[in-house]
Amino acid sequence: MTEQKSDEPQIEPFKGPAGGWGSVRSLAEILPRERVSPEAFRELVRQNKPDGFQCVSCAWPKPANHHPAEFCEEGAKATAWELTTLRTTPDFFREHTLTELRGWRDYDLEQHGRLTHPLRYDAATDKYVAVSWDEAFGAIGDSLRPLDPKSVVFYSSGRTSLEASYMYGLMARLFGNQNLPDSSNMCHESTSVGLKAAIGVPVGTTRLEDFEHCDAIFFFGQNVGSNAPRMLHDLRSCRKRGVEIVTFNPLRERGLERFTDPQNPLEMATLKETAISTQYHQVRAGGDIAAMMGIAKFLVEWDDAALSAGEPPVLDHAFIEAHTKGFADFSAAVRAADWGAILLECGLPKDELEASARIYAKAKAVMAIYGMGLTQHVKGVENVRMVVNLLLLRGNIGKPGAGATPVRGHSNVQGQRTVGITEKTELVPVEKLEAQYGFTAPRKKGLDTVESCRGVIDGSVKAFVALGGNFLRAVPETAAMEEAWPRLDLSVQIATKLNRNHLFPGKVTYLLPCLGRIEEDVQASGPQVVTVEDSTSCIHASRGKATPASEHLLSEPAIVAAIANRILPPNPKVDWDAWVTDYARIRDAIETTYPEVFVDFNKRLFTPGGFWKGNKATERIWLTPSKKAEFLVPSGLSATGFDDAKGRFRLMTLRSNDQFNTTIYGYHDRFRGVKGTRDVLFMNADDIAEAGLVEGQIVALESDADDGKVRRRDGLIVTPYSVPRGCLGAYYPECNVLMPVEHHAEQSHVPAAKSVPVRIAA
Ligand SMILES: Nc1nc2c(c(=O)[nH]1)N[C@H]1C(S)=C(S)[C@@H](COP(=O)(O)OP(=O)(O)OC[C@H]3O[C@@H](n4cnc5c(=O)[nH]c(N)nc54)[C@H](O)[C@@H]3O)O[C@H]1N2
Ligand SMILES: Nc1nc2c(c(=O)[nH]1)N[C@H]1C(S)=C(S)[C@@H](COP(=O)(O)OP(=O)(O)OC[C@H]3O[C@@H](n4cnc5c(=O)[nH]c(N)nc54)[C@H](O)[C@@H]3O)O[C@H]1N2
Ligand SMILES: [Mo]
Repeated sequence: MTEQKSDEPQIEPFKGPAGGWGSVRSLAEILPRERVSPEAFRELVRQNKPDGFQCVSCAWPKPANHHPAEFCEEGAKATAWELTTLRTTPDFFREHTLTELRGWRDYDLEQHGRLTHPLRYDAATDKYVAVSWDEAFGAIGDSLRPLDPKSVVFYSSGRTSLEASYMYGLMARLFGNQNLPDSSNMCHESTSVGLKAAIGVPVGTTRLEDFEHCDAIFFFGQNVGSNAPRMLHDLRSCRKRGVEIVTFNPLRERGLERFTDPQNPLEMATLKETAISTQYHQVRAGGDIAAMMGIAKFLVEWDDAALSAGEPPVLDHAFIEAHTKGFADFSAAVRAADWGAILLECGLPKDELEASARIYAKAKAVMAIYGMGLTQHVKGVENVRMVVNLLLLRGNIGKPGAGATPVRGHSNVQGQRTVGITEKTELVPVEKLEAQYGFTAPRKKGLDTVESCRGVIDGSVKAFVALGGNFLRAVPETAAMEEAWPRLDLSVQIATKLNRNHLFPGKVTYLLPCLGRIEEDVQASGPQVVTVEDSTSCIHASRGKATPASEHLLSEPAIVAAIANRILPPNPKVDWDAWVTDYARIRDAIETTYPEVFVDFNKRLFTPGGFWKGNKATERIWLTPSKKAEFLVPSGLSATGFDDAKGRFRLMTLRSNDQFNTTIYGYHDRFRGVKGTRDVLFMNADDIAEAGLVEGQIVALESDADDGKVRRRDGLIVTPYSVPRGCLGAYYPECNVLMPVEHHAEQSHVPAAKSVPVRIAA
């Protein structure tokens, strides 16, 4: 598979800070290109404010005491992307067949603008044609009703509101399945599984105020400058207080090095920068378990020495004794771990690990912040468990300034799980739902993302409904998935913009355009608000005010209700239409199902900074079977799940500064110095030399998964880069074609996108 290139690629090191004038210039390029309406500028001022709308980009919390402009470069791009004046109308589809459109780049598909009409795929002409909503819902109902519920998948992407998500999950269960994969299955599911097992809650334990109390931050595998830029303000404040920031990342990411605040006129005028990381460790991809074992080994050794010298201990023995289980086994494993093996696997010198262990040992309150660099590995859950092990050693959970901070991706991905978007029965209050809606809920575990992919490929999945997202592009095994998709009896995509998934029709195919969160959503009772939950478990209202992209758009709750009405028998206990007339009624229903979290939901939703749903681990109440926080002995030192072999590399699939997941805003990855192309292979200069390659040479990658399948990505530009030997970097989603479906995290099934075994081919 070859990806088309943009013109005149240019790759040279970027010398500026994160933020700063570069971010202003980047917006100055993008806003005109999206041809945003004057409304968009008004909306930017409302972004992330208590009575405004919640950004559709990342899930980083929105503070109660907000800035005058509480948005970042990426958030502004996301707003512009949604409020573009460009439109993809039925005329567009009259002019282009899907066969033709499959030759377009992801960028060009979405850049054409917002979808305006409900569409049906017409196989005879290979085109989408406009239809009425009624026809669309009628046909979708007719296709779904006869199917075995087990063969139908209801995917959702993490942007969808709590209200629409709750309805969607309920619809699936009333229909008879829990096939509710969501983007979280490709993202922080390793967190949800790992933290739940270790500390009894599936989510992070810190909040924004913890940045004011921590004295060290350990930062693993999250690219803050591109993917959660508003956090840079919190990190900068920490640096000003002298907080140590110790970073583990194979790449030197600019946002983790230096930052100039674009909202601070003095900093902008004087080009003042704040150095972010005080230590930067370029760990090998998949080497974090080893690195953390090394740190733990120093701590245990120093603790032993302190105890025998009668000095104060290094570990928090009182906490370990009172609150944890498994310390004896873990410390024994740490003592037994071999330094040679640790250093080989993490690729870091011993003195770097020692330096970071010193910081950890000295700090009274440590936050551990992490992202996809930990979760997207075969041992992704163990990565998360190792973070907890480290925190537990010095009681760094359940006190101010300390705890685990997974950085969630989509703006409501965490919230979807809170209101029932999950394939796992144990995560939903089944009996409550049954009492509330008078039915017998399915108990059989549903399909997650990986299982849904298997089902599409083997034909056991017959129908796929997607509430947002770009499933086919986001998942592994692109070629086999694209080949299998047309065998589906039904494909329904609810979306704001055209994407590659929409170009692969099933036997019956509908593309349904919906309102975005920034747009005004008027129902019978008047303008509506929706709600989302951020990365720190705070729940916020979001009120859209922009004029909808087209008069034909329906809201997500309205679309879900219409489908539910067509596929479910009448049920006096669920009045879908009444819910749609006034979303406060959906929130009442949510409160009935989840009374602890959502007590007084409709009263609290405008709380500045959001209302917090609470977290028992922060009170040191451990909802684990043992009622303790649990140490885990990792099964090995490598997170990759495969052995090293000659010529085999660990490929990390990465996001650029100019994309939101599969949405490509442009071809400029400013921080990494790449312009005009995404066909880049970041590679260590010594590896380039050893492989007999030269800078700028075009190569292919082939998967090296020992499963006999050929997976290939052509046309990559060899680019020397500061990355550990044996590791490669290239962009997602263009490299997903190299990822086997079965290469996923154990337990959580998150595709292992940060260590894909590959070889370089001519
Ligand atoms: N602008 C923008 N914002 C976004 C997104 C976006 O695409 N664009 N996506 C959203 C979503 S859904 C998500 S999940 C988040 C994703 O945000 P991140 O969690 O930052 O995910 P990635 O960009 O995939 O990058 C992961 C980082 O991990 C590093 N890494 C790779 N392998 C390893 C490893 O083995 N160990 C360590 N320690 N580090 C490693 C990479 O170098 C990179 O810096 O961002 C959200 N926010
Ligand atoms: N190789 C590799 N693969 C990865 C990753 C990786 O790091 N490497 N990351 C994974 C991660 S963390 C994630 S979260 C997934 C992302 O997977 P998804 O969430 O499925 O993908 P997105 O690219 O976020 O979806 C973009 C599409 O959503 C639609 N959309 C946007 N706004 C709205 C809205 O308001 N309503 C509706 N209904 N639709 C809307 C638009 O049509 C747009 O084209 O990808 C995963 N895949
Ligand atoms: Mo994500």
